[in-house]
Amino acid sequence: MGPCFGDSGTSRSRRLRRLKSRRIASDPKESGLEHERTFLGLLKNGETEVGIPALAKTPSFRSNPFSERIFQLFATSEEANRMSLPEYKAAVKELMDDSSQRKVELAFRAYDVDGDGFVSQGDLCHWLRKLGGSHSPRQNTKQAQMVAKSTVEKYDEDGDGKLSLEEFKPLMCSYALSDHFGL
Ligand SMILES: [Ca+2]
Ligand SMILES: [Ca+2]
Repeated sequence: MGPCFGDSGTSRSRRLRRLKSRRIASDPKESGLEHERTFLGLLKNGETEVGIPALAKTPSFRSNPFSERIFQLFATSEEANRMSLPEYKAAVKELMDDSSQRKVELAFRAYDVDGDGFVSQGDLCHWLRKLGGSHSPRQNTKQAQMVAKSTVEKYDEDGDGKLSLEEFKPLMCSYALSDHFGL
């Protein structure tokens, strides 16, 4: 099994990270108001939007490799990679939502990098490479491709070569991918 899908070496650190994230999330100082303050702190004079990379690097979100992608899902700005305060608050609310159903749906949208409504081998590969980290880029790519292929094959119930939301759900459960959404 690949490095990103629940091997024992990384699951412990993932668990720790999740616990840490949970602690942060339940800290009242890190609740809605604090996020609003963080946003306003990054806002430059006369502007109404903040760059998504800067928001994703704030302490609450920098340990989540998906935060930048999730912020992008909520951004409607014409200027690429920027978002307004209401959009940021909506994204934070969704990230903090403890309902596992909502989390799986959010994860599905985040994994669907090209936004075609399916998680393909390419989409999975993108994230596996991003989350892999410990190998050389070439080794990472090769391993990610293999894991992506076998994962899609395993969960692709209707055999169309890609995962629908329904097919993606058991994948999320069995590999605890939701750990990455432990905010
Ligand atoms: Ca896709
Ligand atoms: Ca399918």
